[in-house]
Amino acid sequence: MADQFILTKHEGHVAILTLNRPDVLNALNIPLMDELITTFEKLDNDPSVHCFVLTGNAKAFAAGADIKEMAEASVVDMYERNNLARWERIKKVRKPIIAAVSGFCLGGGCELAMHCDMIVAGEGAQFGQPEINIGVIPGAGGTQRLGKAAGKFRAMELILTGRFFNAAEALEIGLATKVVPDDVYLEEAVALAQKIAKNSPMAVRFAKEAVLKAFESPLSEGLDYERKMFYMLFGTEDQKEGMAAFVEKRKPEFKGK
Ligand code: DAK
Repeated sequence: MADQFILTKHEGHVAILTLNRPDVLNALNIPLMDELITTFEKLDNDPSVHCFVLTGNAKAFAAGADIKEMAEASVVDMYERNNLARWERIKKVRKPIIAAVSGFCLGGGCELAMHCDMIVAGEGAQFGQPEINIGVIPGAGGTQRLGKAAGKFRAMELILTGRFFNAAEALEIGLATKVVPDDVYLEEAVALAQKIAKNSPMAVRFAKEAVLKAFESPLSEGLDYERKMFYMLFGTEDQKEGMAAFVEKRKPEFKGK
């Protein structure tokens, strides 16, 4: 059923997607993930959307993958479900995604936030990769992405103990982009998205792609990639408009062309 687990709202060029399984702290079951992917992919191809905000509710961004859905699964069941393919599709969203986090952001929920490009957290947010406490390990990139953000030694401690950590620590280790009072976490994330949405959509998408490249390739390859994308932007009307506006001392009007 459409719009059951993901609520969508548009504010100008920003699409706000809300995870909607409040009774189970937004535990990420397969139907929710499928709806999330379909919504992302549809709006990623909609030129009126420039930036996403992904959020939950005050109590939970998401408390992880749905434990009840996988508790009795066999290796074959897990293999057949091919869940990683779902996460790969989120990774491929080209427009920036800002996670607006309040409350619990655990396990697969924390991994979902780490699939986003920025994390705005309310000061009461609780992060963690507690999978070790239920006999598994992170399965959607947590062992890799938390290490990239926090470094080996802190990631090791967090993943091997499964302890929760607060928003201040998330900021300190470079996981949160920004920590704000709890009552404005969504507002602040949307304000950040609006700021990004004003820029040339092509340049924003190229910038996201180039920054992500740094985490997947050696420096020389990343620099080469950046250079090519930089040159390519000179084929857009937005580059001409942006630079003309600077010279003429006015605000640019980007068209995404
Ligand atoms: N799954 C299913 N239900 C959950 C849940 C979860 N992760 N988290 C909470 N709930 C449900 C609870 O069962 C409860 O439901 P009822 O009993 O009322 O029916 C309801 O949400 C409210 O939860 P609590 O009563 O527990 O609320 P509290 O405030 O007392 O505690 C809590 C909040 C967040 C501390 C606690 O709920 C908790 O510890 N939750 C589990 C946290 C956790 O261990 N998360 C990691 C799950 S494992 C993969 C990709 C990713 C993953 C796996 C595979 N592939 C690509 C293959 C990810 C794995 C995980 O995330």
